[in-house]
Amino acid sequence: MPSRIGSGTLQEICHFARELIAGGATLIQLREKHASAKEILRLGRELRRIVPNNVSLIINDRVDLAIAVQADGVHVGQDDVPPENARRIIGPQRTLGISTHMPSQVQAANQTSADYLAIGPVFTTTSKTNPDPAIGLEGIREARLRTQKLLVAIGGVTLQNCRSVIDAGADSVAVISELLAEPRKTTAQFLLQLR
Ligand code: TZP
Ligand code: MG
Repeated sequence: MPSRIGSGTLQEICHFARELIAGGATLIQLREKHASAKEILRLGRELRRIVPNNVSLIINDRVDLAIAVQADGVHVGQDDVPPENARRIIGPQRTLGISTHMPSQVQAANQTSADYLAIGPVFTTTSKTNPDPAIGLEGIREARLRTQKLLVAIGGVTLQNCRSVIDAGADSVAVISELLAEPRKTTAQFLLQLR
């Protein structure tokens, strides 16, 4: 039987990624909080093989693994490698994303070479352990005032509320749970809502 890597087997995770891509996803982030470096490397390399050039493959947390996988970029949180160190390692071409959870973090991240800032959780989320407090739509408006970088709203984003998130000033959304049941169909529905 194929062994699990965090959220599923390699085959299941790759199938999920293919479904997201078929639905029109433009960026896929590999975020496995309970997998070893070796497992993330294996999975990341397989994703690198199947993710087409017009879709960005981003590795969460680990700059070293992003390079090893030849990913398109890395996403760092407040407790990961600081953005400027990450930038030095990944070089000018790869994408650098930073997680922010409050206005002061948005302001600081805005001064870095990050290509995009994630802001959230916007709404209640069950996909993250110990999430920061939900910032609501007002939190997005405040973030928008502090940066002109690409702003990606995350946390509890659904088909129902995604339009309001964009209207509050986000440029795009990042989604986990709402996509789990029917990734292809739901990704396509998000894109319809947001065009
Ligand atoms: N960072 C802030 S909220 C979150 C992360 C990684 C989880 C988002 O998942 P969901 O299921 O879309 O709320
Ligand atoms: Mg992180």
